[in-house]
Amino acid sequence: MLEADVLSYPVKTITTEQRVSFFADGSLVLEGFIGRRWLERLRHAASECIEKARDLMENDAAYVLESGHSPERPALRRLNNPVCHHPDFWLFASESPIVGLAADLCGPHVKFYHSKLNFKWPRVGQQFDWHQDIPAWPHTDYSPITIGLYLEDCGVEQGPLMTIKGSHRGELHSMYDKDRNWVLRIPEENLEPGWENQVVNLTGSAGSVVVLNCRVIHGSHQNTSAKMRPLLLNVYSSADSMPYAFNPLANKYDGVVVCGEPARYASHDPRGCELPPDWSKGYVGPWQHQAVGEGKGIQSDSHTHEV
Ligand SMILES: O=C(O)CCC(=O)C(=O)O
Repeated sequence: MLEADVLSYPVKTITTEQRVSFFADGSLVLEGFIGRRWLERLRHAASECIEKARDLMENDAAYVLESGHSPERPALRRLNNPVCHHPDFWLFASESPIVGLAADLCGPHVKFYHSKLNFKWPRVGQQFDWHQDIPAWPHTDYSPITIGLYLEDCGVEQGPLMTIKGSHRGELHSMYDKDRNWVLRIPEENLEPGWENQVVNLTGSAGSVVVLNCRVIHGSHQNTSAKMRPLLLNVYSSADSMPYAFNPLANKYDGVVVCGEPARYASHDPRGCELPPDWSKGYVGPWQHQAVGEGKGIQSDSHTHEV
């Protein structure tokens, strides 16, 4: 669904001003949006998933391990599709107040796409370079949004999400380097002049929700603190927004309509999007290429980008 059509429906979960500010800025923070009970359940689910990863020696389809991981001191970068690894993650994605939030921002008919639980382990949780998400999973329009939930307090030291305000209105950048490696990175010299003045730190206390437009340029710094930064990310779109490339984080809930009705016609935005690599042949984390890339803005051994 296109923005003008979304705006023709009344909001139910957030205020009109909050929705207007999301469409103007490309992001929104809702402080304390998720209550204690959900938070406790999700923290518990996250701890169980960490426990299951304890004996892993290398990454597998579900887990991306952090450097230094060991059975004695497990350390994770990411759990792919937590919705498939604990029932509470799917319950949260499909039945919690974030569904109403998604409907206020995508229109009344909402589809689930995929999810991630990005950990930033104390002191080692890595930086994410500037990037846009939608080139990794193009859709027929730009309705997809990512809704993030901080499971713990997240100040600037924990490496919160950061956006470049208003950048979703600008161009889509290529996520390939000059050798056509998929790096999911925008070199800083390619950003709009004055971008430094538009950087917003999306900090929030535990239970706060951050929403990203799928075109907004975003990234995050390393976690320099002694506290963990677990961030649960769920991606949704309008039901009539059709993905036209393979889902890099394919999962059994992809396409499930969590609110409203399935679409009969697709919504089309005329602005095109460069195609990603063919993820049906397997998803290869771009950090493998970043080490040989231009290395702008981040140390080459600290690249952790996925989508
Ligand atoms: O976890 C983070 O800090 C950044 C996550 C992100 O940008 C992404 O997964 O696209």
